[in-house]
Amino acid sequence: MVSEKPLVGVIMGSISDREVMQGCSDLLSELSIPHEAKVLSAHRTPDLTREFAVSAADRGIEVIIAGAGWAAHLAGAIAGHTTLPVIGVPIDSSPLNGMDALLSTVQMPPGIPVATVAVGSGGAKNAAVLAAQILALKYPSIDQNLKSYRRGITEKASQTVLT
Ligand code: RP5
Repeated sequence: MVSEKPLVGVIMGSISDREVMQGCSDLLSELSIPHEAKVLSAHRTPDLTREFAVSAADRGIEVIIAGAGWAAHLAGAIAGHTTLPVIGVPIDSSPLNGMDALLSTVQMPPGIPVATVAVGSGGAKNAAVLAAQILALKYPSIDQNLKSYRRGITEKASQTVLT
């Protein structure tokens, strides 16, 4: 049975990232995955970010999703404080359209990975799917929900016809 406590911690660098990260939260809800969402910043709230990361596993969190823009160190900073899997969402909030966040998030040094998804809202949704795929290894109900979600995608794509 899936825990009632949050299994996924969704964090974002600023409230301005909310619109993009909402897609992640919505998809986790659709897959019936308990999660929490909060704003934490590697640069603006470094102590709170560290506290979140070091306490996450003890609170029952099994996967962390971190979205941030600009010089996006949030996912990497979290990854340095925990051995939980960390998924990074580079957000396209800067004049560089997320290329800066992509490189900051994906280019982690050997030994401290961040599973980096696509830039922006598509990546935020894929972060939820990837978290579900990790949790599905342990929770049969999430595996079922994920397979049903995937069937929906396949059906929708196969019904697409060109006129
Ligand atoms: C990053 O800076 C945040 O993740 C956000 O994408 C960006 C801009 O933040 P605000 O200035 O809008 O708060 O840390």
